[in-house]
Amino acid sequence: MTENALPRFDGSAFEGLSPEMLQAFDRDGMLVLEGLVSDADCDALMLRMGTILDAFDPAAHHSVFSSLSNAQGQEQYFLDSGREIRFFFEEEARDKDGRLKANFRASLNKVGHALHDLDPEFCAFSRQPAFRNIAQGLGIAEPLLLQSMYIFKPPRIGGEVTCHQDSSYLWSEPQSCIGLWLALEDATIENGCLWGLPGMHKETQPRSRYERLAGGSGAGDILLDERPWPVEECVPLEAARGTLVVLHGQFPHRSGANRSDKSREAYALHLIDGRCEYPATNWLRWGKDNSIYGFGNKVG
Ligand SMILES: O=C(O)CCC(=O)C(=O)O
Repeated sequence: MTENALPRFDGSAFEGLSPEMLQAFDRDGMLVLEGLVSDADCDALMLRMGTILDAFDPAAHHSVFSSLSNAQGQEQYFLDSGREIRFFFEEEARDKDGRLKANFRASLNKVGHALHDLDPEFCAFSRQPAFRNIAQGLGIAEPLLLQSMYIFKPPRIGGEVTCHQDSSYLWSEPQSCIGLWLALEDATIENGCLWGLPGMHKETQPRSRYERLAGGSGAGDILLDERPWPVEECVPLEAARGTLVVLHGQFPHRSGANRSDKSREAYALHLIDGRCEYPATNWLRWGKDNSIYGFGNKVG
């Protein structure tokens, strides 16, 4: 791991956010809690994903997710994924004849976006007291679990994620989104760790808004501020397995491509505050009545 100046906290005996943790989150827009999740729990989640993948036929769908193209924004498979467990390949997963270059797991970009509601093991993991405690400690009085993503960042072909703010995708009024990003494997510069811009979450509003476009023409970005992110100023957020990175919804972050021979699997959960409005124009919709569930509820 490379050293960087951002504070890291021991999360292994986590009982709540300390004043120092709250101060760091307020100042930086993110918080690193090392060892918050045990090796056994990381193993269990990875194993469970293996079982979910075994039950899926990779020939059945060819949907790709890429933050560089947004082709997915025009696909119903993606647009409906807020209420499903859906599978998205890496852009470079197939050879010129359309065949997967590696095994299924090593070809996927992510599985999203309702594992936390639909799969019993992910549901129980996502609703653990520590996560509720973190959300409420950050002032989210009525935390709702909005979306989950199992991110593979597979060896050699793991795609870059461009610099973005999660609130752009998970808009609420007022803004309330936080991300809980868990390293299931060591995330390093070589295998595509997160990078971010500490302190830049304090701008008055997100710089873009990703939403359903008028006339049923899919989802896309509405630019609210045309300035490009100063990506050269991003600092690496390398994270050992079991580290939870808490992300303010307006914290600009990205992740590098993975050209190494090691995977970098992660699980990300995004929450909003139930006291805030969740606009109907948001790209991500859940359930017939578009309801979202908290720590006490599970759809199953
Ligand atoms: O894991 C990654 O590579 C990116 C994840 C991310 O940007 C997010 O969870 O908002």
